[in-house]
Amino acid sequence: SSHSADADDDTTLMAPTPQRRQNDSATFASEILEKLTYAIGKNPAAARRHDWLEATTLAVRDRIIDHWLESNQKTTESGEKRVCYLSMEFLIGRLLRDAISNLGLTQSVTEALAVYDVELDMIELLEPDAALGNGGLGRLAACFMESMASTGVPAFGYGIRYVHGFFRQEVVDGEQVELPENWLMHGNPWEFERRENSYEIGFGGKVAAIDEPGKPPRQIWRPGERVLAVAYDTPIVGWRGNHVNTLRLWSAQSLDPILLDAFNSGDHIGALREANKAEAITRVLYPADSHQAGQELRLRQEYFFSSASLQDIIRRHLKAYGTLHNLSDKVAIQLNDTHPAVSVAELMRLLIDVHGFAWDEAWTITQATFSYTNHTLLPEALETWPIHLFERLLPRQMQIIYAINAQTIREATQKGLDGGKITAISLIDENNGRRVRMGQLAFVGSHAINGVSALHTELMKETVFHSLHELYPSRIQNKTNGVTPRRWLMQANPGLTALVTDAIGPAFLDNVEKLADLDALATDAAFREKFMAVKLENKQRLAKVIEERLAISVDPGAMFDIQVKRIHEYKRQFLNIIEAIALYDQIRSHPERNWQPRVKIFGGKAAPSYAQAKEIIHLINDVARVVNADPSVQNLLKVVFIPNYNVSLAEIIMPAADLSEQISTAGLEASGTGNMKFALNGALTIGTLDGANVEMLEHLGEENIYIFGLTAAEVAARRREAHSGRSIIENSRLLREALDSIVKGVFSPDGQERYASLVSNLYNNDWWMIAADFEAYWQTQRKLDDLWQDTPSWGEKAVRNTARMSWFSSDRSIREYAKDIWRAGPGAPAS
Ligand code: B1H
Repeated sequence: SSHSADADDDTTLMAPTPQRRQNDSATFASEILEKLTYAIGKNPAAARRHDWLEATTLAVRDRIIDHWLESNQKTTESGEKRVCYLSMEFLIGRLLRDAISNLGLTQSVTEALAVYDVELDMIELLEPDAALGNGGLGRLAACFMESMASTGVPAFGYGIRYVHGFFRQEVVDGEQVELPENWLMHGNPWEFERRENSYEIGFGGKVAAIDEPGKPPRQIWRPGERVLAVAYDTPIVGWRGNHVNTLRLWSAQSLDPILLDAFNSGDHIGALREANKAEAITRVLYPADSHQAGQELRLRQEYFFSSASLQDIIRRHLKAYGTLHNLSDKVAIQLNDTHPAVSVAELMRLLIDVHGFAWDEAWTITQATFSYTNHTLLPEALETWPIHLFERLLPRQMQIIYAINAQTIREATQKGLDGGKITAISLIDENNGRRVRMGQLAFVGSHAINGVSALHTELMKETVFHSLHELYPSRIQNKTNGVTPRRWLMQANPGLTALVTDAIGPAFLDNVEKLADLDALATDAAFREKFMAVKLENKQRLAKVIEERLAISVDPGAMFDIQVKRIHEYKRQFLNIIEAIALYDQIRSHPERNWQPRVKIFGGKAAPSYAQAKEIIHLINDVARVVNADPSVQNLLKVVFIPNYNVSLAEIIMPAADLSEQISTAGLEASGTGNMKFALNGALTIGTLDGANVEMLEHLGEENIYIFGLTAAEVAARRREAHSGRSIIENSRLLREALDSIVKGVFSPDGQERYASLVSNLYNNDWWMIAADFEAYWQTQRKLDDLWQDTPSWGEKAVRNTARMSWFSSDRSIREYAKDIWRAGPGAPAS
């Protein structure tokens, strides 16, 4: 084979590194066969599709490794600053297509597999989604990892290797059922276990004061429990393979997997107890999006991966420089929300207790190293921990937090801040039974704090961090989220990518800003028709999925109106389904009107303990059952709930949308990123002035996005005035009749009381402004009906959406972080 011929080459004898792999299809074909034979132990006749997937993955992986070793060597030699992105979640999805596409191997691999009569498109689907995240926050971390590799920012992602990722959702009798997810079942060919990178993580125990003669007295933590954190590395390859970074996920293991003494004395179960307790730390992802979990195990997870990551960072730094004085010149640590915020206290502990630093220098290093991203202002999502729990689990870190607090309050007092403001700044919440506030800890321990959209960042300054912003007015800055155009345009929408390449050339593949050249084609009828033809193909692909999974047939010619995201009251799937009910009523009472055919598509998971969210899923499915079975609206309205929405489904859904629903109560969605994926793929948006929708409006122009409803300031004012929905409902026939039909059991004849409380909340309170925004939402939907009939106008706006969304690339976000916060990456000053 060509492989053995390479081995005779002189250069391989001279160079200590292996020969770089060739990328032609013949080489690939032989290497896939070699992997199948020698790594998997099968011949082609015996190989199942899974074996082909694994053999292909291993062959592709070899190419990544070449680039990976090179990237690491380059960064180490140049002494460039590294970014360490600490995140409890990385919602990656599948990696094979990402790798093949970023390395430019799609054609070679496809042809190579054809030799064995295997289709790449088929085996790709067998790769499980790595669902190590809940929703937007976790997916953002995954987009950022891809963009850091693509823009050449040397980085480590640090997180947790959950054995069970986000649960699998089934819908049974209209209701969500949660099933365990088992992504590691067939092993994980992307990861490399690095047992040599293991660290001890302590919990509990006591703090002892040590007073040695001639030395200042110091504190030393003697944990009562210890577990081992073992590293698993996954290479993350950027566009064109130029740079490869590492995602390092920690797995918990017991230091003493079977207590041999106990085992030998016959206590076989007891001997395993410690191992079980240790391994429990990384067993499962908490599924509560935008809601604090609050259990001890969660705090253990947070500390476990924070401490392991910091020990790893410190070890690497000491090996290179022999000192930690210059840590912040060489490392920037980004805290993805407060989940890793205990890192602030842990780095202080490591610097002071282990490496002998004085407090003040340790604090300077800590602040210069950390920065913190806030992702939500929802009070129920802001992390706080009861002092007694924190103290029991992390006694030394608790002492350090008290000391940081004392120092912060001293500074605030010197600056003349008064009592109420001191209370707001304090790291300890004294009102709810004394709790540690992780947001305040992350804020004071960081040199930069950012929000994830312009509106969200302004609201941060006005609300949760009002007083801290007054004390440190230059620390808060905005970094609007973005999404990677590789996954969310090029891979998810090959049809559109080919069309765009044809129309404006391939430059946009390397510089997404070039998409702007499409704007000129928005008024070109021939181009618009091709654009909408691609959209139709993508809708046919989704219609097929819906038919296969749900046995519902939908017309790809109808408007696909889609809301996919976590189910949450503030995201207002309830408003969307009420509008569907009102539309159903109106179509039936006025069949003569010029209704436009729509398919209302929903998808998303509810946190298992979130009762209202689960009721909303049930209602959507109840409405779907009734509407889809009613012959009087057959071609005009369908309602579909697609179970188990995940990254891979999103890749099919985003390109197939005509209309994107981004309808959160204004002021509550920090940014949103689904909004960006839809619009990039040519969907129009119906949305509120919330999160990044505000900036989408600026980039798209007001004629290309459909904005409705109360503003964030108006929502806040109504909440202060104890707004309720009653008079609004009484004055709106459409809304009242829709709600009446829900309450009367039109959609739930088997359970008439089912939705009583969901509806009465609108009358009595309307906290999420569903009644308040209903009329504006309805009217805007009818405008979209009118527009749908005007195919050229719809097409023009769709093209302009794709043309004008390039700013929302995560490459742009990453370049901003690199320049303004990390001072790392290409173009950064040498340190
Ligand atoms: C976002 C979360 C979140 N904000 C707690 N907050 C979690 C909070 O498991 N937990 O405890 C998990 C997730 N997630 C989302 O972040 C925002 O709601 C979106 O608006 C935003 O686009 C996304 C990325 O910034």
